[in-house]
Amino acid sequence: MAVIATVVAALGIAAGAGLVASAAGGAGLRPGLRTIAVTIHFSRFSISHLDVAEGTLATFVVRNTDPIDHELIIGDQAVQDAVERGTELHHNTPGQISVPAGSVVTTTYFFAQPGALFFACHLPGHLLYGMHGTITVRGAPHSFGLRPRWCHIGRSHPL
Ligand SMILES: [Cu+2]
Repeated sequence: MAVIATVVAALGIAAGAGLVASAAGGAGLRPGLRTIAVTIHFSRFSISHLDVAEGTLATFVVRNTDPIDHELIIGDQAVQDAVERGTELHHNTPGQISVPAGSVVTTTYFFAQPGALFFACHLPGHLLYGMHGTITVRGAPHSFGLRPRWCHIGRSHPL
């Protein structure tokens, strides 16, 4: 929590100033706090692509309406490959969460640098079924002195 407060102070942004994400293009994207709602229904993410600005501290609120478990794994290709090959069935680290059937789980992820990332569910067969998407992290016009690699607040509750 102290880390979050430090980032908020460094960015000079009020804690309540989060925005609900749009899957639309990247025009007007700014660094700062952002809330991104993702629904999983019939083993599909409600978004297939996300544009964020470098320096965005994003809180993902992931709602799983299905009667089966899912997960949200954010990261580059190496992260996705490692999780796909791995055998770990439960995730609760920054940008890597399990989302049990009929629950809402949140995670906060800091997009520290421009680039291409992915999000996916790696439970058996889910990736091939189509549970994946892309994230474009766009360069911000100016940089910040403080760039934590990530921040994480995870919690889970029933729908
Ligand atoms: Cu899944």
